[in-house]
Amino acid sequence: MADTHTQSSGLDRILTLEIARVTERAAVAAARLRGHGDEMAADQVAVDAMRSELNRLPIDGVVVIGEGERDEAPMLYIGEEVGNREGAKVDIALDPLEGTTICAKNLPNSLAVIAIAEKGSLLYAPDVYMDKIAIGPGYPANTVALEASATDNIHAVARAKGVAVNQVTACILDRPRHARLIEEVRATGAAIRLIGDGDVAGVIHTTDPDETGIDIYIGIGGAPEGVLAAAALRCIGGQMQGRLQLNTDEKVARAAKMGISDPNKIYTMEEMASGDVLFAATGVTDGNLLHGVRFTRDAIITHTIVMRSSSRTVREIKARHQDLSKFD
Ligand code: VTB
Ligand code: MG
Ligand code: MG
Repeated sequence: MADTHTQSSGLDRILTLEIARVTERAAVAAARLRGHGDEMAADQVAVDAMRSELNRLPIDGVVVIGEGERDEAPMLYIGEEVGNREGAKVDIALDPLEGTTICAKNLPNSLAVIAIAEKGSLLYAPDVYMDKIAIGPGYPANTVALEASATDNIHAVARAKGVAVNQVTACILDRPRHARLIEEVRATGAAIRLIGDGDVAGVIHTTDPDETGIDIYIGIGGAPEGVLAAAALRCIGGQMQGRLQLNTDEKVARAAKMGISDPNKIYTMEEMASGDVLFAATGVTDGNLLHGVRFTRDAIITHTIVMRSSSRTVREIKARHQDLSKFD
């Protein structure tokens, strides 16, 4: 039975520490294949590892953002029931290897990520694109908006931060679809950090600009990654908006089946992840906020960030695993 303190504030807080094991294990599995050039293999081992650890958690969980539909993803598919089924009913968003290509090339910022939330409190987003904008904590409400131009958003960030525009850095996925956006941001004088993949990390990086050098995330990435990023930002603080890119009838219909009636809706961070949310990410490759997994002669070292929205606690866990059998 949960005590009154934990009951009054949502999820059982012991889970905040428990979920670290889930991402640690996925990250270690993927890290063994860093730089091997085989994205599928790295992804598969991360999925397997995450699933087996997840099934030990004292939860009665359902994957709502996962690896795909049951017929296309044998494990951790949307709708899959996970956990030991003895705990609270929760919804789960996960990406066992966010940035498969990054891992395959051993470039920065691939992560194993998971969010656990009270039932019904995550946006059930289909696997389509999402237009996103995010900034970290400390800005006045509504500093940025998806409906405003990139130019206006960059200027608003500079103004609120009290710096010149050329001291602002925007993180953008390096994709042909962003050619015009990139041109526009460059014209403002702001700097751009182009990333090959990994926009969950890109959004999280806005929360610590002194460390990461990134002030704002803008552009179109995966919708599942958008919900995961919103969950993280809710725990740390910050602002985010997202709009699903439902540009075909098929996508509109698919979204409708998941309960989305307005295809043009702009979701706030709170609408993508409400209620009490736990989030964990373990670095697979070295990154701006998290170290990648280290294999030493007698231990495996992992670096994880775990957080909880109701208390806004952000913990970093650097773990030295000496019983290596659990990673076999
Ligand atoms: C982004 C990126 C992810 O998907 O969300 C991207 O951050 C969007 O899709 O790491 P495209 O690659 O088609 O642009 C990933 O690359 C993979 O999940
Ligand atoms: Mg994945
Ligand atoms: Mg991904």
